Amino acid sequence: MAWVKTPSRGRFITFEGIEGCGKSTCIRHVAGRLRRSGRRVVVTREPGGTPDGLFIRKLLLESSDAMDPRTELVLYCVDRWIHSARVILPRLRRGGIVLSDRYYDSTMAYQGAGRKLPSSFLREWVLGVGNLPRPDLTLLLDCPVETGFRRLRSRGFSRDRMEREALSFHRRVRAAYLERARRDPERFRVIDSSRSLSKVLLDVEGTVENLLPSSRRR
Ligand code: T5A
Repeated sequence: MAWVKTPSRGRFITFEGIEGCGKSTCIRHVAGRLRRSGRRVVVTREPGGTPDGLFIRKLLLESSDAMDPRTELVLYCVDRWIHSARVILPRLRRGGIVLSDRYYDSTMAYQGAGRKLPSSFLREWVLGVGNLPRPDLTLLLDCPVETGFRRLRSRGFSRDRMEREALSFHRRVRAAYLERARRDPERFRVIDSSRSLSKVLLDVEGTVENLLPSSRRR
């Protein structure tokens, strides 16, 4: 697999982590800060970052039928191919900053470590098709699985299909993320998201600012 060359003017930043680790909260905060400083930012997510992707998201997260892990993997990949072609690459080509709530590291962690799919099959599907830009920066919001679920419980939403998986599944996912970050320290920054929200946001903000050229309208 070759990553598609990231258009040089844009910046692609992905946020990863287990359920309830605080990704969405951090993205909202960072996007607000960047926009106030005059930058062009798009916030997007997987699955479901496009209108067609929303159908796939519904199938993946709301279906009550058991789903074969390979079917699940393929659906996440299809969602990503549409997302990359319709949202991520066009925005990067226009010089924007793309903040994505999850990207291909989610598949490697959830379908790879969580579902234990064979790595050859995984790589073939996740990266084989090409046309995916490599993130310039990946923030891994890391906290214990119990902390993430406690936060989700206090938020009060019902659990989706993935969140209903056993704690052991989510622990494998967390361990896989940490291992990926250890192996690729240039791209990953691990943020301890078990701390108070104000500390986490400050850390995330500083990490993102370090990647970007000094504040100016882009
Ligand atoms: N998936 C996805 C795969 O299996 N393979 C793939 O390839 C891809 C792309 C997506 C699901 O799909 C799976 C992974 C997921 O299971 P989703 O609905 O998009 O599901 O859900 P998540 O991405 O998991 O997002 P969540 O909303 O569940 O969690 P977040 O975004 O990490 O957490 P957030 O920011 O909403 O925070 C949760 C609560 O905690 C509070 C917030 O205020 C909020 O109430 N909070 C804190 N409280 C105290 N201290 C802090 N530091 C806090 N940070 C946040």
